[in-house]
Amino acid sequence: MAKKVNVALIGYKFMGKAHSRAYRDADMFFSPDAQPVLKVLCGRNQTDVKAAAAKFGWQEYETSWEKVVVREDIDLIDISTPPGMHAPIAIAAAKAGKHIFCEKPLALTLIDGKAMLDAANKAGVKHMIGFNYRRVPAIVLAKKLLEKGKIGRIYHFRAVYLQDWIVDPDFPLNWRLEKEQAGSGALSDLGAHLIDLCRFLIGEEVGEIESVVGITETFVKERPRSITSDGVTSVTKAEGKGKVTVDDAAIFLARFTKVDTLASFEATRFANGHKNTNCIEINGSEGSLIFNLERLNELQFFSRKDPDYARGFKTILVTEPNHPYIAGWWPPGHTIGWEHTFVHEVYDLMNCIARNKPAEPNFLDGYKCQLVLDTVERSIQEGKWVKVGS
Ligand code: SOE
Repeated sequence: MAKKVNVALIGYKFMGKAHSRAYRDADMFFSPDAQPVLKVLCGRNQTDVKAAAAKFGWQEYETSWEKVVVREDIDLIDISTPPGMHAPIAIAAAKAGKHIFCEKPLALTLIDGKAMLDAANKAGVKHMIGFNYRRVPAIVLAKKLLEKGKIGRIYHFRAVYLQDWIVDPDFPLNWRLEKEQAGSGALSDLGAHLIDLCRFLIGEEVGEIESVVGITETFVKERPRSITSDGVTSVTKAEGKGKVTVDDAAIFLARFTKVDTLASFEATRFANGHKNTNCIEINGSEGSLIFNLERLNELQFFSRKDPDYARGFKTILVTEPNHPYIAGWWPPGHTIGWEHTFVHEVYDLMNCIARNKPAEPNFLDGYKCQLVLDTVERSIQEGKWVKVGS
């Protein structure tokens, strides 16, 4: 019989909902070596967390994360709160000997991120960070094609993450627009995904990001203060005005430690018409790859190996049983969605716990991403290229 992993999930809004569903589906579709048990859901508002626990299928609810992290019967702490709470919860969980699954970005600051990494390593617990796009089948297929040399020597990595949910200047202030809770704006919320995808896809070949130069802008500097919004949606009431303390948009360029590859990154919440365009393009000596999250089941591949009369981008529908993760789902052509990436994360995490193997991406990956984010901010302050420290 599969080992059981008792989970306590902290946070029950956007990410909490995605993770809850993942814990339910992972076992049903993938049969990992350890079975997650939805033990306790934790949140500050008793009425809301109680209702969410019942709806999402958690056995219990709790309002104090401090109590939850030290419970004897809990094996894994899942941190799906805004980034401002990641460090205190993760450090307390590590001290209590719990495995940790933490949403991205790892922390508000580099110092907090390092403290989380050190605490988890010292405790010898498994730690994973929620860079869920590593677990899109088309992204894993892209990595395979890169590893097989199908793209050749990499010249360009081009990444954009475009959203438009705060273009309206009357969209109220919420935690994503406040530095103390979010760290930075589009840069760390969206840019972190791009940095991680870059490291995941081409890091082995071109090395780590060596230096960066960036620009950011906050187009709307003051907004109505929200009193009930939960993040990206459902704004119901606003009171007075508040200062936006994060960037609305960020652009940066990067160079790498091993290969002369040129990379550009753009993250914005002001790209009208783009809802969630997380798009990566890689150009190499042998071919190119394009992925766009809004067409999650597809990967575009151009190969110079094709005869010149038949060259062109081809679209691979990544739904065959031999494509990554797909065997667990449906027959070919029965596409999957954004929420499935979280199921894949839980599946892999459960196997790592059962097999006593390190999880990936983990807090070290989160920290390395944080290093780049931090360096982009320094480059903006100093108005020049800055080397990424260690
Ligand atoms: C909101 O901007 C957001 O939900 C991010 O926080 C997620 O990480 C990203 O996947 C989609 O956009």
